Amino acid sequence: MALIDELREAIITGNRDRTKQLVQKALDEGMTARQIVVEGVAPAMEIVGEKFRANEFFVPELLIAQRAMKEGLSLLSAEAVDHIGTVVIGTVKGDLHDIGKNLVAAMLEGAGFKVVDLGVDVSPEKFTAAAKDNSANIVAMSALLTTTMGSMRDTIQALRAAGIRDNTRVLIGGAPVTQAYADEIKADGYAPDAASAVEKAKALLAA
Ligand code: B1M
Repeated sequence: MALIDELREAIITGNRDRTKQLVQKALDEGMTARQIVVEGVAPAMEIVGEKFRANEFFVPELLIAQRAMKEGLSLLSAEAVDHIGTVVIGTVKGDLHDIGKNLVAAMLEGAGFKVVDLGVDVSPEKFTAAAKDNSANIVAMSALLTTTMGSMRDTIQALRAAGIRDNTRVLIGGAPVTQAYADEIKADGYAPDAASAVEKAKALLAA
């Protein structure tokens, strides 16, 4: 099996040690960080996402694949990866759920985005400051509680008040969030799961 196929297989099956070994081997053989991400890591995470959507994989498989992916990416210096765009991501104010947000962040990273993860309970002001500081292309917000969804609207208002709304696309998701809600608060995109979030983020970059 070719090295890159082996790498994809190691990520999909969540084999952390093998993933790290294979990324190192790819670097030793002269592959660039971008090649490793574009040809190995991103397609592997796409397959993981497809399996999740098809109910072949469940949350534990997603999490172990994510861990393997992170282990592999840790060998690639941030500067060496020619990022396709910058995403500032977080779970909104008042909300501590982060499993889904972490999956979305990992998938975006695997797809070649620079991801600035602000964690949980992120206020509109913090999203806005991070978007400014990192010249983010996309602000990505996750909410798991109906009571915290309103913070997405507040964040969009804060981006507007800071004068950066026109240059920053807003992507939202999380179990209670819908396309109708995204339309209502004038977000630029909604994604129902981590794999679609990557597709949507790429489409927003191109728009
Ligand atoms: Co919470 N909780 N919880 N909880 N919890 C839910 C969400 C709930 C539906 C359970 C229920 O009542 N049936 C309910 C919300 C009801 C509602 O508002 N509609 C609920 C509640 C009420 C609460 C508390 C208020 C309970 C209490 O204390 N009384 C409390 C709130 C704490 C707070 O946040 N302030 C609370 C606490 C917790 C724990 C801390 C115990 C724990 C969170 C641990 C953690 O995240 N580190 C927890 C958990 C685990 C859950 C459930 C069981 C699972 C959530 C999860 O991780 N799913 C959940 C019930 C359930 O869903 N069965 C529940 C797996 C994850 C992969 O899916 O997060 O949906 P999800 O992410 C998906 C998509 O939504 C999407 O992609 C992901 C992957 O495909 N997605 C995005 C997510 N973010 C996205 C962003 C995008 C795009 C797609 O673009 C930016």
